[in-house]
Amino acid sequence: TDTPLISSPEHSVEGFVREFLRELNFTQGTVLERASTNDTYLALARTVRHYLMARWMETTTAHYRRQPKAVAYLSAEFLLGRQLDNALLAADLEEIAAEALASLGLDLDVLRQAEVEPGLGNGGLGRLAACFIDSLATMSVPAIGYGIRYEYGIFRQTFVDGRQFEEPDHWLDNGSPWEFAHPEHEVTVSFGGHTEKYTEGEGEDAVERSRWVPGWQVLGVPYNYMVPGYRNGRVNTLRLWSARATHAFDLKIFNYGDYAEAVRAQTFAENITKVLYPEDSTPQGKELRLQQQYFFVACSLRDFIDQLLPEGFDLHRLHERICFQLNDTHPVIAVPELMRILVDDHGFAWDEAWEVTRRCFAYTCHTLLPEALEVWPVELLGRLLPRHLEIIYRINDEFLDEVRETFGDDELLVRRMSIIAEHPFRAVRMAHLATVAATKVNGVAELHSQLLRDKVLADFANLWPDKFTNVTNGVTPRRFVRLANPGLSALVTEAIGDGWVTDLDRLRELEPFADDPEFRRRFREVKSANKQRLVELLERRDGITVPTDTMLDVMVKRLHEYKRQTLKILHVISLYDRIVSGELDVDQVVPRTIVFGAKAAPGYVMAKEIIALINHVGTVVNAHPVASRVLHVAFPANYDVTVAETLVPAADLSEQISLAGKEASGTGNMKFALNGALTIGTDDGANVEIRQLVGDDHFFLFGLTEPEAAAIAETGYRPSAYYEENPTLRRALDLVAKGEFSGGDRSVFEPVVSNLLGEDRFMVLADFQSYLDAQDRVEAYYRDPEAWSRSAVLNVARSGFFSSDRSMRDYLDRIWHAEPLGD
Ligand code: 26Q
Repeated sequence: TDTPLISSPEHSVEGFVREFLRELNFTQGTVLERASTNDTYLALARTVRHYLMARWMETTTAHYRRQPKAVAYLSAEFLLGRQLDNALLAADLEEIAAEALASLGLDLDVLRQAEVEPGLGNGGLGRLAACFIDSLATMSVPAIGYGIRYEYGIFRQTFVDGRQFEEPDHWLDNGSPWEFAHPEHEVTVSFGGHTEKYTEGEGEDAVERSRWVPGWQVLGVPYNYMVPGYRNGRVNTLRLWSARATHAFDLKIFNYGDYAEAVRAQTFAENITKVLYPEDSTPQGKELRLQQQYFFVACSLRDFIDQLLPEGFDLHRLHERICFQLNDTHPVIAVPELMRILVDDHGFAWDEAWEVTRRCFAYTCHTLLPEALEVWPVELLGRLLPRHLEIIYRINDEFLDEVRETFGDDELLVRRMSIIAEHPFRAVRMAHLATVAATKVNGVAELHSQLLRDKVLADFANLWPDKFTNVTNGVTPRRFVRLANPGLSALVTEAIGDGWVTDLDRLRELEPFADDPEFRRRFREVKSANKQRLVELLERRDGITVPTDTMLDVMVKRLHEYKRQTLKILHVISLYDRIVSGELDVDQVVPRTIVFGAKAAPGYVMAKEIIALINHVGTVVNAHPVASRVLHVAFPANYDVTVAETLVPAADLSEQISLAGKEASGTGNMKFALNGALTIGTDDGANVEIRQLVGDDHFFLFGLTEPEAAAIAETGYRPSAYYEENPTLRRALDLVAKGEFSGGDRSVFEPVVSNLLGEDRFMVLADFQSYLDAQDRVEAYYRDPEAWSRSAVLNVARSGFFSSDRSMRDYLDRIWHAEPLGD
């Protein structure tokens, strides 16, 4: 029998107005005349939500009834971005809402800006998770996202004297209309304590078992978020967990009458989901971070097993019903947790449990930097999760037996492969644990997956060659083309119809239009309008004035030495130097606006110095009477998904300049290509695939290849040699060293300069000349607007591969072996 459902509000302007006013009056408790912008925004959000509600309930019910094989995407980060526009788009309400609000004297654009984006991620990995759940919903795949509801997302960045400061991001302050709390579905999570051995059964049947006697517990409260598919009648769920104190948490203390201490203990529990760790590649072994990881994973497994499976389900068949995808190593503690559930709670024999567990997990690696590989000190893990440590030891023992069986007694190899590292301290290598447990291990671009097999995880690839695979990343075309770039979307749809929104390969049909001068003219018109939008945003948001109609050269991503923002700023410095010295005639230089956006991890000192350098160079360049005629540097603070949505569609040139072999994939690179920017980039990550697809003539390649860089590193890299031999480079670095950008103070940027001259781990100096040469090619090409816009259109037409829908198809075929749910 069907559960009765309230019918959706009428899909019309009148229906929308009625629902909106009802929300404003009944939920927000106010009237139109006196409603604040936030009141109106909240009422609007809830109105839109109501249109999706029936689909959500139907999707949930269908999953429940039909029990298909599902995917659970486990991720410590979901960098969602604003929700309103995406929900309006999915529900096909954009025009209706705009008209309805206008009829009440309200401006949809103003209300859009009232939304604070949930910044529950650091960068690429978190945004990828958000794109993936969008695609899964749009493709009708039974899927659920599991993560953490951080009370504070990624910090808000401000600049004081060009230096980064961090402020807390209290994104929940004004209310959060997109979430549904379900305290009645709270889950208890245990920590600490010790384990005990005991004997089960008697005589011949006696088995030695271990049980966990926890020291303390917290509650996990689920918050559900809608993940609407694009106009397909589906709405999937993202379930984020929030920590609460257990009701019994403080009972003992209460009994002693120390009320204040009891309340303090409460806060302690709730700290677990308080804040997102803002490191994005050098994990610090912080206890609270491990608590977060175990907390959300324990909640999620419990939720899936107890709530989403039918009662009495035989867990021996768990792998037939679910694949838990591990987004990097952050959720890997789920592996021993599932073992614990099966063995300790459900009485499975070890081997039986391992058989099931191995088939339930798949692992995605997102890095190549050795310092980014997560390890947890055994001391810490054993104190927080003693039973899990025992389980990890046993997994390791049996795994190392297998290694010895296969390769003989090669103790060096055994030590290299062990899940437990011995030096510099005893620690659990989470990537090894993940690799041992997973059915499949994937990298995030072809080159990255190759390097995983050949270098980072080579021993494991020898042992299990079939375990390793690639799934190249993708981005959702709904948010990053259809919504972010309405001008281009309309132009494309007029040319080839609107099927591309859910079948991005169809952008290929645009190829012939690249040769149509009228189409190119309109493409340039769209670009120019997008630049205008960006100029207005920077003015409004940051009070930054930038010129319109110059080449827009953009580098936006986390600040990290391997990404080489220093290479970009050295290019700017060199241009400035050559203009000021008269070597370059300003009238011969193509005017450029260079936009940076980047947050540095708060403890990453060098990254913060680089931010200061960029800002100081910007100040000097922008103030110079001659240089500023052709060069302008803008560095809006607090780059986020919302800014990206205006910035990416405006860009002419996309900077993807990491040292080859260091950027696992990149996803910004895909967003830019899809919006018709040309890439200047190294042979790294997904740049390789972008270049192969768009063609060498429409991509500015420069720099060392990965094997070349590896060979130089092998034989000993000497950055100072490049400085000595290249006068252009020398002059640029000398300018920084002698204080040109620090009011004559030579000490300010000394650490940056001496690092480049002394170590330069990421070979900025080695690639400098090659980069400048490529920038000269960019400049020459940009002088020919017809050629440039032809290439830009071809970038759009040939980048359909980078849809996250395609990534999801690859995961479904190669890893999950699950299918979309038919009607
Ligand atoms: C781990 C432990 C403790 C604290 C922080 C962390 C942590 C958090 C986030 C470690 C790494 C991250 C994020 C990594 C990341 O975003 N990697 C990027 O992933 C993208 C999606 O696959 C790739 O495109 C990028 O190349 C990769 O750098």
